[in-house]
Amino acid sequence: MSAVAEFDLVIHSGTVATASDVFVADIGIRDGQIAQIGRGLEGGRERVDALGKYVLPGGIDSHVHLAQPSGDGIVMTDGFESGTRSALFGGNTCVLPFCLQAKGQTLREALKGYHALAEGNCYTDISFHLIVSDPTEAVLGQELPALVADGYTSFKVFMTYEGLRLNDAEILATMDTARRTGALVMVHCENEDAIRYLIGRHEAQGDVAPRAHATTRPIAVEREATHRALSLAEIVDVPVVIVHVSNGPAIDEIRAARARGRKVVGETCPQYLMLTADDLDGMDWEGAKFVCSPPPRDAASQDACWRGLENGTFDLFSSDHCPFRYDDPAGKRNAKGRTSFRHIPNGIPGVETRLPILFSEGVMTGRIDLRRFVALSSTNHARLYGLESKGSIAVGLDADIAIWDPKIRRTIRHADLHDGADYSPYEGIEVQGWPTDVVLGGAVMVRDGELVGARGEGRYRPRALSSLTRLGM
Ligand code: DUC
Ligand code: ZN
Ligand code: ZN
Repeated sequence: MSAVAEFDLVIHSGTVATASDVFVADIGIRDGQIAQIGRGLEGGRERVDALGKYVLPGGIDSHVHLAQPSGDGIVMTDGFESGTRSALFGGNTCVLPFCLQAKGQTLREALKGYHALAEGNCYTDISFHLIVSDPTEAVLGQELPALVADGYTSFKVFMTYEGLRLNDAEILATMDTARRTGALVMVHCENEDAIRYLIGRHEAQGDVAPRAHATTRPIAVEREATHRALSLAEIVDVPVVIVHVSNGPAIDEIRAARARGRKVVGETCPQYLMLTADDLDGMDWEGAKFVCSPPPRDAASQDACWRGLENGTFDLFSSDHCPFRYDDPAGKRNAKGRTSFRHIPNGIPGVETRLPILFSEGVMTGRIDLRRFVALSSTNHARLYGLESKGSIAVGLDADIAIWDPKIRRTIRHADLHDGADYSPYEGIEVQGWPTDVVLGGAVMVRDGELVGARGEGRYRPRALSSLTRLGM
């Protein structure tokens, strides 16, 4: 074979970064995989010049919501097409949405629906976490173990939301299934009874504006539930992921559990670095744009989350992309939502802005280095959620690569983004650094900021067990 024909694609002269190393190299790609890393790689049917740019593993966003049923006339605005397109433009090559089990539904039935929506529509690879809302004996004893064996190796449980929350006994039983199968449990930590009590008190006083969303879900609500989730995981003796952590006291609970020798993964998200509860004070109900759970907090909480990213308390930085339109009767400004914060759908868009925000506010300010950026944006997601062929740049791995130009300065404007919402919670924020080219499985999907790849190029990926639950890996 001649050298010229050896590669399908060569990425030239970029500064390559992994979670452990930064070096200048060419990357030769063949049959969707990284075939060679070296200097002076010639030829290739296609070339991308990356001189002066960073060549990073494609981002993996392990916490997004797409096409999720959201109750009474409310529509989640991104399905698989717009959600993965937006993710792609933000430097991601894989996202992990949730498959929500409705009460009374089997997990297989729920999965069938999500797969049907995703098939042929994705611009990035995808894989599913399961949300267990109905942990019957059949689900825990038979269905979940079979699904774990089939590659659905993680599931989320909620401690809040009527119809979704599990009580402590149910959480223990679900965690026990994780222990037996090697699956990884993710927990949404907020105390539902405390929230309900506080909502009652606020509504009795006529305090129904969006700001009350934050005051009815104070830090103590999250801290108590975090402590309880960690205790339940300790009782069962199972690793656990605490998702979307928003504040210092909850972080302290994670650190204390780790000091006791527990395997705990912490995740935080851009909203807890960039927003505060004051953002919920907007005029004419505009604060609804920032309603998510847990709510954005205060400057001290932002600092605590940054420290957690810097010092390794957090392994995961995810978007928790959960998009609803603002000016829409099926979104944030639905008729009931305008009567009380309680009816404003929970969640904000952010899959495309996650990595530019972390790059700009983290790497460009010197808070974290490029290796930690790669770990937080890709590698740790791959290892913790069993995506064995992803998350790094090494021979034999999937050629999922994002090329970043650290010189680009941009002001975030929703008009420039690619999701289905009608606003960005980060509108007007200036960032430095943006992905210009994105390669998925060796196919150039975005070139110089333009979409050149096809819908359907992204595929569903079953997953292995987490590195946390596998022995010796
Ligand atoms: N939890 C999430 O993980 N996402 C959006 C809403 C929520 O409560
Ligand atoms: Zn949650
Ligand atoms: Zn979420």
